[in-house]
Amino acid sequence: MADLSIALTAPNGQQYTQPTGLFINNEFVKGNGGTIVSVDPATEKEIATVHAASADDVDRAVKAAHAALKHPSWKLLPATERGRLMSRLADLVDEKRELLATIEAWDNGKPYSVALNEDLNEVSLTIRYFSGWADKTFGQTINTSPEKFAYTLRQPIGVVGQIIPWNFPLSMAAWKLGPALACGNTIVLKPAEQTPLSVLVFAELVKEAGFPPGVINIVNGYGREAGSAIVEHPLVDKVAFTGSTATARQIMKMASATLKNITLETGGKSPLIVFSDADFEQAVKWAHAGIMSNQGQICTATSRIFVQKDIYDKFVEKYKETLKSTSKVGNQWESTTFQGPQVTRAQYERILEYINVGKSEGATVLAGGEPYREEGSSTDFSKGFFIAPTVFTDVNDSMRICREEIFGPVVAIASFETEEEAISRANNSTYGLGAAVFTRDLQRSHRVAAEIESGMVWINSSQDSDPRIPFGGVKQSGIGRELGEAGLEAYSQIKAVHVNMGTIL
Ligand code: TXE
Repeated sequence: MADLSIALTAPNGQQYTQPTGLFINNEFVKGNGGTIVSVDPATEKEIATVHAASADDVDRAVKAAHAALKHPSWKLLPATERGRLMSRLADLVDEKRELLATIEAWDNGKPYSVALNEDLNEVSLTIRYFSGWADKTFGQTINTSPEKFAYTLRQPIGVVGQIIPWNFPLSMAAWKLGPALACGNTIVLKPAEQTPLSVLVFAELVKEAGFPPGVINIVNGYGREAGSAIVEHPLVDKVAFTGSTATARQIMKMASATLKNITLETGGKSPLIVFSDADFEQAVKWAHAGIMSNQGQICTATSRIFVQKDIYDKFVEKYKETLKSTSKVGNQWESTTFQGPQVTRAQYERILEYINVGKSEGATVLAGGEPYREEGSSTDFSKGFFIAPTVFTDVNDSMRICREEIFGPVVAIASFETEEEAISRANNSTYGLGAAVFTRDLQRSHRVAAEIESGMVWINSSQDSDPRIPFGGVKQSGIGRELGEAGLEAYSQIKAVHVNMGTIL
């Protein structure tokens, strides 16, 4: 394919020019790794075809990033100016938020209102937050003896390869780019092949903001070709990845060849514990949002709910009611839609398969349990990857639906009796990403938060992450932290300089 852009009109009437090439050295160029077809998950219609990167294209992008790292326009740019470029980028994102949200909703399937009011706010907030760090990441001086002192320099790691998933395409790009840029690295970012479009329009803003060529390169491509070419490239100093635990394992193996620094953020099976003294209405509300938001496609989704026995029946009843009144399924453009289609047919089928596994394991389907269909709706449900929000009860902890990440609008609700039991069952997982606890008992809330094996704990909420707060997993949910001040650690390295002040030796 030769064209590097295409004129599109989105279902909400938004007209724009969609770039389709690889973004290398601030230019769109053609790719040699075949093509990627983007599909609207509500209608199953093709939106656009974009270029995919070959290993040679990745090599070009990495070399561009490597040259930019050494180039005075980036290397010698005062840190405050680097921060200014980033805040300009955040401003441009704000200016283009309707367009970016439209593309995000169209390509990914999430409701437009969510893309606009949640994802796009997060994108600009993240970049803006990290722009403030650009001139505040410095080293220390260390006194040892009168003859010697030492200081540390906090330096960029170098060329960073960033591989992101499809559930929050632009937010994931911002989470990765923000801290990497603040610390002065240069970047090759690979979006997921399921959602290649919005990040290319974002690339246009990178150029408009004034970043020097090669600082941010964005290459669409397939994981097995472009993704592994990034991980294996000898000039890539670090890889930051968000995606499945299985792919993270392969990345660790590949990165070991050149001993690359890695940050991994992978899957989860996050627990949400409701004690009987909790604010009941709040607990139900958050327990619903904690798994059903973003079509259940959230790595920290609280997909295992544990409710104390004396309020279990009441909770289950109210949960079902909330599901009915809140989880309105529809296409991306209806203002009432809470849950859109799953991102791809593959994900849709994988979730339905898990639902069947749950049934055959003997769990009770309290709600949903099938594709979503509705007569007389303004959404056409004869096409698209819509799943009825699904609740399983009568589950036990050894069932696959309680152990494996489903990544869809599917939750398992179980009961417990004591605090010790709740903690031990919550921790009975190979994962350790998020967790939530609902109680009015101040001491218990902090006690449980300390005991839960996870990177994040929400007390009396779920999923309200924030770019100013560290994010990451323990156990098989990942390595390293993103966001917050801790996120800077992942993108800078410390050099110690020893100064001999005396005449020793
Ligand atoms: O993930 P992959 P998939 C989980 C979720 C989902 C499952 C599968 O359970 O159902 O993973 O999703 C790139 N070398 N999560 O198949 O394959 C790929 O191109 C280098 C949780 O989409 O991990 C994409 O850019 N890169 C999750 C990215 O990795 C490779 C979000 C993620 O794709 C590669 C997404 C390779 N060999 C899925 N193979 C979360 N933690 O939020 C693939 N990629």
